[in-house]
Amino acid sequence: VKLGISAAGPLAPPNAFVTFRDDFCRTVERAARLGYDGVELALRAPDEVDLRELRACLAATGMEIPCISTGQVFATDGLYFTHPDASVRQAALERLIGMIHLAAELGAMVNTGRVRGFVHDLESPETAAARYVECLHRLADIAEPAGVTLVIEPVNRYEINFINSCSEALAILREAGRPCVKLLPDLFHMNIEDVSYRDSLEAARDEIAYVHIADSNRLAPGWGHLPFDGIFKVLADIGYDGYLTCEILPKPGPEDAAAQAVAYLRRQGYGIRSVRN
Ligand code: LER
Ligand code: MN
Repeated sequence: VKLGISAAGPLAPPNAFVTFRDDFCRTVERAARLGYDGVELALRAPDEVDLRELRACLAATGMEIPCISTGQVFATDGLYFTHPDASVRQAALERLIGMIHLAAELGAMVNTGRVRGFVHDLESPETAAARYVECLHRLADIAEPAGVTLVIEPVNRYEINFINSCSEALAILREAGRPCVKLLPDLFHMNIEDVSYRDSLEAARDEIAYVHIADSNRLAPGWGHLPFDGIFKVLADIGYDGYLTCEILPKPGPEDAAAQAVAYLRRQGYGIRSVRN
């Protein structure tokens, strides 16, 4: 299991849920020094990334970009897939297709997180699901031949009213029925929404492509009260060997949070990179 940390560019608004907000290459170098294997990029648009420069610093550090997340497309630009207006859905699709092309260059997945959207007043969850699934097909038509995995992330009810639990995400994933569409369980949201870590993760075991981790309070693991020993046992039992990416608040500061998370997780035997200092 490799370890990742989430990062946005220097101008990202507070609604980007990340630990580092800085020039991406500086973040990659910092994360490498701390012992991470990869950095998840939280982007509003693909042109935030200078691909040549990023590739050079990935090559120099041996780091990876496991995933591109897209929450800012929803939170900052108001573009999402359940929107009643087809032109807004189309704009969301075009933005995400740009992200898929960038992800293909980087060997990354694309998280369709909150850009899935929400159930509008006076509409049903079925209407929202139909629009989202239709958009997933359009994205999969691009992602599949490009070798890019798209992930669906259940997010808790206090942030969004559509796809809160792993079982709801699995139902959508199965309805879409596209092999490149997988699940991203976030252990923080699961604490709020899922009945049981074990039952949800076991039920989804063949569909899990990527995992987010934070403690109960969104701080680094070990600084809240999630029952991580049991959760790690489940991840081992289902044979999960993908990324565990820390999506933690930069508290008390980004460096302290990132250092606590990597130290805690490496003590559990996670992480691939040999730490150089
Ligand atoms: C995104 O990965 C996430 O977990 C959300 O809580 C962001 O709103
Ligand atoms: Mn998450």
